[in-house]
Amino acid sequence: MRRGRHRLFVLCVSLVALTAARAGVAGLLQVLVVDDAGKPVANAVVYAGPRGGKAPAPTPPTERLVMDQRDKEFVPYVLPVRVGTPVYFPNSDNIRHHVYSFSMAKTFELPLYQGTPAAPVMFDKPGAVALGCNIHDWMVGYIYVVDTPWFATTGDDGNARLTPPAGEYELRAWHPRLKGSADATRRPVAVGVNNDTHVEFRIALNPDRRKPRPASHEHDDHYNY
Ligand SMILES: [Cu+2]
Repeated sequence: MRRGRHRLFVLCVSLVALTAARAGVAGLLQVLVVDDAGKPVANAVVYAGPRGGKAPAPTPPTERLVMDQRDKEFVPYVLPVRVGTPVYFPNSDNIRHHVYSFSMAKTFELPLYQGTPAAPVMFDKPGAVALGCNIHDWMVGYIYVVDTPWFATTGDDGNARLTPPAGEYELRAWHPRLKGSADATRRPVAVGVNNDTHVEFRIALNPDRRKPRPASHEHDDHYNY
């Protein structure tokens, strides 16, 4: 009798262990973004939404998200955030900046300031928000607002890693110079268990129309404007 119970216990433990191994952990979703010529594209946002379902309800962000201004540039150049995320806009330069956006996803203005404005800016609609500075024409940055918790930006090698739970997703890519809409890049992808999924996005880019930094302004920080 005792022996029988012991066997049953061992069997149960084995079954639980087996089930846990089966459930495993979701594999990585590795995404490579390249342009028409096959060259890696940096600063692309890739994001995965559950196919035929809704993304889980947003949870308050655990980290403070920041779009910095350093050496008269926005840092990072592209910041992806989830809908409903507040973003801080510190000015790390010793001159003043005047940040604005005319984008549909968020229109706002932070008039001439130094230091960090106390209140963050809330991004509550999905889409691309183009940032500019009234004083420094060449300063351009982007906040890309997505309605899913699974997103990442590509590095210089064009690679990004997402870690959604195993399941079926729709994957999209966006870039400041993307030709056409991010929706047009949509493709289904299945994230399996215990093995990585590799996806390659080939996207067409518009020419870089960013204004070059004026060389004569490089070292005129003594003008306090
Ligand atoms: Cu500026």
